[in-house]
Amino acid sequence: MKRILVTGGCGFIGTNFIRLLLEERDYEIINLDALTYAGNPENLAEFEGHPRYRFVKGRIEDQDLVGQLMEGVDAVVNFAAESHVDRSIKSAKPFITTNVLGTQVLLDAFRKAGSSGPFVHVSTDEVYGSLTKDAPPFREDDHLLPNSPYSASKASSDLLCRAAWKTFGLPVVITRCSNNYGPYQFPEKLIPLMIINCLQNRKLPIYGDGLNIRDWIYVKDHCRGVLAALEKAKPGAIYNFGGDCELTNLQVVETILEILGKGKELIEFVKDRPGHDRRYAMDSTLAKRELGWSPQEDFDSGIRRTVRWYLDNQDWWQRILSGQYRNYYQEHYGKAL
Ligand code: NAD
Ligand code: TDX
Repeated sequence: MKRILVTGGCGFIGTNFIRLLLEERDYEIINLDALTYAGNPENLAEFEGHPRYRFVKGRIEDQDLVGQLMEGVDAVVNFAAESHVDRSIKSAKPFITTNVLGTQVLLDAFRKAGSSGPFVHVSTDEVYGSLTKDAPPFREDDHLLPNSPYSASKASSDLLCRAAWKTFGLPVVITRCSNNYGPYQFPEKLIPLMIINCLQNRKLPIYGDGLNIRDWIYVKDHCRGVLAALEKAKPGAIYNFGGDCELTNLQVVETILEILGKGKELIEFVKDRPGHDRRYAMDSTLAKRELGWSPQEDFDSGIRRTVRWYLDNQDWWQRILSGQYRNYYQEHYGKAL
C-alpha cells in the first residue's frame, strides 16, 4: 500500500480528490491543510477515524512539519494554494508565501526523504496567459505568460518543479487544468457564487462585457486526470487537462438562471477585473494519448448536477456565508450580501 501526502485536501478540488482516492484505491492518505478561509474541515469530517486517512492542520511552508510528515511518504499531490485571482490582485503576498515558497519547501523535503514519487504538482491553464479568439488551445510546450499575481505565482511554482526535475532528477509531474466546477467549491468562484446569489434572488455580478471565455471541466474529471498522472505519468512530464467546453461567462450564468427558473434581470454588469484574461482553452491531446484520460461529464449534465448539490447542501454554504465570506464579499463588492 502506498502512502500519499495530499496537500490542500480541505479545499474544493482536494476534497473531491481524497473522496475519489478513498472510494477507488487502497492508498494511505495524509491530508496537510492550513484551513485558510477556503479550507473547510467539514468536507471530509465523515472520514475522521478512517484507517487510511489522517488530517494534519499545518502549512506547506512549515519546513519542520513538512519534513516530519514526508518520512515514509511515497508520493505527493500538491493542491495547496491561494487560488483566487481577485484576491491576488488585492494582495499578492500570501500567494507568494504559499504557492511559491510552500512548493519549494515540499520539493526540498521530498528530496531529503528520498521518496520514490511521483511528486504531482497541480497547476493551471492560467500560467499560459490569454488566448485571442481564433488561436489554437494551449499546449504543454507553449510559453508561460501569466497575467495576474495568482497565475504568476503558479507559473513560478511550476518552474521550481521543473528545476527540481532537471537539477536533482526528482520525479516531478506537473498537471495544468482549466476551470473546474462541481461540489464543494467555495462561493467566491463564478459558478457557486452565481448559483447561491440566484437562489437568494441577489444580483449576479458579471465582470466587463461577460464575453470572456473559460474551458469548463467537471471536478471529478480533473481528479481522475490527477490520479492518472499519479499512477501513469513519466517523471518530468507536463499534462494539460481541459473540458473541451468553451463558454462565455454570460452563457454560463444564463444556463444557471434557466435551470433555476430565474430571469435575466438578476444579471448586473460590473467593473471589469484588472488584467482580465480573455480566453482560456486547453489541448489535452497528450493526456488522452499517454494517460488514457478524457473528460466524461458534459456541461449540460455537470452543471445540473452541481446546481442540485448546492440546492441539497444549503447548510454547507449558509455556514460559509455567515462567516468570513460575508466580510470578503462586502470588502470586494463594497456592499453587504
Ligand atoms: P481552494 O482555494 O478551494 O483550496 C485550497 C486549499 O489549500 C484550502 O483547503 C486551503 O486551506 C489550503 N491551503 C492554502 N494555503 C495553504 C498552505 N500554506 N498550507 C497548506 N494548505 C494551504 O483551491 P482549489 O480550487 O481546490 O484548487 C486546488 C489547486 O488546483 C490549486 O493549486 C489551484 O491553483 C489548482 N487549480 C484550480 C482550478 C480551479 O478551477 N479551481 C483549476 C486549475 C488548477
Ligand atoms: O463575480 C464574478 N464575476 C465574473 O464575471 C466572478 C467571481 C468571476 N467572474 C468571471 C471572471 C472569469 O472570467 O468569471 C470567470 C471565472 O472567474 P473565477 O471563478 O474567479 O475563475 P478564474 O479567474 O477563471 O480562475 C479559476 O480557474 C483557474 C480558478 O479560480 C483558478 O484557481 C484556476 O487556476
